Amino acid sequence: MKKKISKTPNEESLKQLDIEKDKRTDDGTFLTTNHGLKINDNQNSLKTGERGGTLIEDFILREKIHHFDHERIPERIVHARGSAAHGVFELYESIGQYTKAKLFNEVGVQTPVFVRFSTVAGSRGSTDLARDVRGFSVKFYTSEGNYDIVGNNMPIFFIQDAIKFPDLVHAVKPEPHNEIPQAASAHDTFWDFISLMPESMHMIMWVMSDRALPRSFRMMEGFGVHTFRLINENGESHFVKFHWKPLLGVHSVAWDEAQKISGKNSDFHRQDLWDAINTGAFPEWELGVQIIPEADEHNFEFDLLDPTKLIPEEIIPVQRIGKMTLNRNPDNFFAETEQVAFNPGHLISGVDITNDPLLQGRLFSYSDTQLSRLGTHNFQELPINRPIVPVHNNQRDGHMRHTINTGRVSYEPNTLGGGCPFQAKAAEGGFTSFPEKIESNKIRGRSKSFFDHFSQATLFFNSQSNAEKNHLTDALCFELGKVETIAIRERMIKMLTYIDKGLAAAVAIYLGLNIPKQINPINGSFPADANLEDYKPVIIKSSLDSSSALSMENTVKDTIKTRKIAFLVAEGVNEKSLEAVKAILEAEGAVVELVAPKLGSIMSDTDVEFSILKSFLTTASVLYDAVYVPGGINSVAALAGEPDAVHFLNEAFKHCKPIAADEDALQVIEETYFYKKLPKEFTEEAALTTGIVISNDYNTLGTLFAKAIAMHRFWDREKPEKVPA
Ligand code: HDE
Repeated sequence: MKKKISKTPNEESLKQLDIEKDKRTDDGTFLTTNHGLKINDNQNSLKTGERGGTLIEDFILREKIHHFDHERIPERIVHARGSAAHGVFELYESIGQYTKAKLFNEVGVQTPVFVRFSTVAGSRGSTDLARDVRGFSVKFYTSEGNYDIVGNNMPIFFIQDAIKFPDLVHAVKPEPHNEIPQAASAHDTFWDFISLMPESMHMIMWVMSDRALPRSFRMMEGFGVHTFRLINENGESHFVKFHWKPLLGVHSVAWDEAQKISGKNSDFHRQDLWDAINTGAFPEWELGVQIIPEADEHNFEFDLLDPTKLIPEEIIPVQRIGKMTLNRNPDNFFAETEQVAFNPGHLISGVDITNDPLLQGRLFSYSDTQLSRLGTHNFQELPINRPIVPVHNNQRDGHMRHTINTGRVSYEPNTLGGGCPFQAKAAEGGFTSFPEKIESNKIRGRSKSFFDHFSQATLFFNSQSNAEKNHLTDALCFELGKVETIAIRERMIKMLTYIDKGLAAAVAIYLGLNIPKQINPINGSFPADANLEDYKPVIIKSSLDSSSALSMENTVKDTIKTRKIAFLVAEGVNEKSLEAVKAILEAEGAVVELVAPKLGSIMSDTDVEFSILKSFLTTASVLYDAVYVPGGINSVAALAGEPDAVHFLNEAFKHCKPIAADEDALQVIEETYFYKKLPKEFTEEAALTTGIVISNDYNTLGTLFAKAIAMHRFWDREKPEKVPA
């Protein structure tokens, strides 16, 4: 008797288990091979009988597995971990007197953009919350071709010359013998290199500050870093620095929190960006420019071409000229976020480069890296990289060519193709490089105007609030505390002494080291046969004592839009207390989530059912901006006896977050560490200085709580004593 061959054992098993697979619809899409053949069986490979070997002739199996084998492309050598979104840029104010670029002339026109945020050191699968610089790359699809601002969330960089970049990256990446540590700078090779590179000190101040621990990509600034040029219709040049200013302000998380988030949700920033766009809370940044006339090139205390220096906003104000809104998540991570190829050399007419030696090195690096990452220079033809304007040139063929060029002419000049494509005159939008006058010898060297490495490091440190200074000091203690080689720690203390003696002393005491009396820093890298006299450091003091734009303390603190608030609840929660406060917070754009001892649903004191999507097991305080405990006799009693609820509150307190409770919920607060620290009276002033709001008047409570959330964190809690959690 002929045995019936079971074609799809999985489907049969599912049937036996009474589990129904999606029903087939008549208009369903058929599965095909890549050459378009409809596939009849996607469950079984072709075999020599039911229990026989697989036949190599199974071209369907081979195609599927071969494609799978090559699904990964090399990750970016730096900025491997990224998240991106689509959006638009709209100009408010023309700067046509400085640049002929239509992007910066046509007020009200919406230019499509694609923006990718990234960490620098970690691999593609590493955590979002590493202490690191964040990449901030913007591709404008303009009517004159693609324009990329490939920047960071910090306005300066570690090094002055591109030739040091591979050294810097090798030093910070996991150490080559054991591939440890992942996405972290707290190890010997990084600090070995840094302690020998005084030019990195300003950047080190930024990377050790809270700027390296953003609360969200949506709450960080972006900077073009280098000085660029704007060129107008008359061919005149002005220097320019680009800034992105987030409308939600610049906010960070605490270091202890960052480390815990990495365990609880290593996709924290990616998820945050995705969710905000998905729910219509579109992230927004204003584009700012600092414009400097050509004639003022040498009127600064530093060199405009030195990428380790910023132009303080007090000296050249930032003019906000337009807004970028991210309003659409990518459809496919690989095709868009992974395959997008940025390049600071993607310029448009009206914008040009300067001789910043770091920028100069970047100009050839980016197209080169795309070749090894994307495999071919035809990467420009991938949908995410294609300009929205037509491309006409005589470049032909190569791997993965998509364009089908027609005709016999692929050279210029020609007559057989009617002379096409033509060169464009400057007046027709043709790109012309700024004819900068250059008279010099060919040398390997650096201008003396690049030799001041400390003045802006000190300016940055002096501009920080006390809490920010404490965080920066703690970060240095942590990072250098992880360094095993004592001589490296000692060299770093020496460097810090040049920035701020108090800072150096605090870190030295923590590390158990002496504070050096005499300091003689070397001036970074120099040629082997150099006369060291020529490399003497220039020790100057910034004429500004501090710059308020450098402190996050002075950022926007008037909105709670998209802040996530946890409501701790259990059976019998007071419905009124929950609903009233929730309504106030949601009206201002916050997102409220109920967190309970278990999932499913709970009944309120008035028998209203609330579904519970988060529990103490599946979420954590570090994933929220603030916590509220509503009343309700049974709910409060359950939470007071629930160690996870008490831990949730203690941890939120430790991370200096606003906490609110209905007066009837005080029984839960009594169980916390901070109960003994509550203000004697619950006044508005007490609420807004401590960040703890307790009241039975839901309106007052909700309003004050919202104000406290807008203030983001109450860092004063951290000192003078540490908070357990
Ligand atoms: Fe990059 N950088 N970089 N960089 N960089 C790359 O290009 C490089 C520098 C920045 O989201 C790579 O496509 C050199 C400064 C961002 O896809 C690579 C030098 C700044 C991104 C490269 C620098 C940046 C990159 C790796 C010193 C801030 C991510 C993959 C001369 C202004 C772009 C890639 C994205 C990526 C080289 C210095 C920002 C290898 C040689 C300074 C935001 O080409």
